[in-house]
Amino acid sequence: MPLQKVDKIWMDGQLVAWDDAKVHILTHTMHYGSGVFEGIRAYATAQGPAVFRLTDHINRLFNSAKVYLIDIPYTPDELVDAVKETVRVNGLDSCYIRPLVYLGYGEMGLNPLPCPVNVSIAVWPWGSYLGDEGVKHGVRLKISTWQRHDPNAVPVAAKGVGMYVNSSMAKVEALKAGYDEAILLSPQGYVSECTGENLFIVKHGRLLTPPVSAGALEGITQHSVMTIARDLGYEVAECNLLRTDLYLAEEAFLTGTAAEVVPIRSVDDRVIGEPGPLTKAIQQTYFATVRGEVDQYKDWLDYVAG
Ligand code: PPE
Repeated sequence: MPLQKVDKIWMDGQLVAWDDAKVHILTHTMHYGSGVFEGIRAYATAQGPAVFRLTDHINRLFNSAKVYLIDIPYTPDELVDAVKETVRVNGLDSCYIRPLVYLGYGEMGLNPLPCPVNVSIAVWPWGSYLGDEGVKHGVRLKISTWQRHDPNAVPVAAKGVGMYVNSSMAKVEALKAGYDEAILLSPQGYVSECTGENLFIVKHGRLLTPPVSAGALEGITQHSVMTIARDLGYEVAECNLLRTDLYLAEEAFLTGTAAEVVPIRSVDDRVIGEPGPLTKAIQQTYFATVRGEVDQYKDWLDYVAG
């Protein structure tokens, strides 16, 4: 999907024209992957565009920065306002939002500490990340030959820019083999997550998802889905899963801000099938929630009009 241009990008407090949102070639993050980022969505609601769980995403951005010893030169409230302003000025009903904290131009070399810390916020219209067909009928997944990072190699709990090379390797491998998405296992051999999504299965009627200790990001959609599932009366647990748990799952789906909630049709050609009742119930509630149609979860929406 080629990027769809909008009007402005927020860069260090200024709204810059899309085509002028540029950085120097010696930007530190470009060479060493030293930055942190977020992925957020705004949805059209009856009261205009609303950003889903904005404060939670901004808090995770600050936590990621803390892990990397990056001092963000704004407060969380300032970035919450900046995100809303960027959505507002671009006049979009719904969009994807990409805040990026990067180390800029100033010094080269592996010590990032002397570099200036820059912040940008870009927004663009982004449809179903894994395709409309995938949302309806499920995606075909393959377990990658690439492992998820060891948590003592890079901090998997932080959304660091450079870390995503691992996800890209796995994604390309899966696509070239004819699958839609990859699943990564932890160095211990447990199921971790997909390249940009958390993963859930239904086993003996319970909803299970791998823990952070298996190398998964603490997903905000994962958290929303766990809350929704419990409120719908399902039993939910975080626990280590084996690849055979995936092969034999009664139902399975993945979750992420970009992907939203997408059923899993098969894993390594072991068929799980069309989306089951639990997956459908979660999908339906999630899509209604982000559009502000579920009173119980109204606090998760941050209206752009303020
Ligand atoms: N795991 C990974 C590795 C990951 O990147 C994401 C988000 C998730 C789990 C789900 O987290 P959450 O969005 O909080 O539910 N991936 C972002 C980037 C996707 C991209 O392709 O870029 C996203 O979904 O915005």
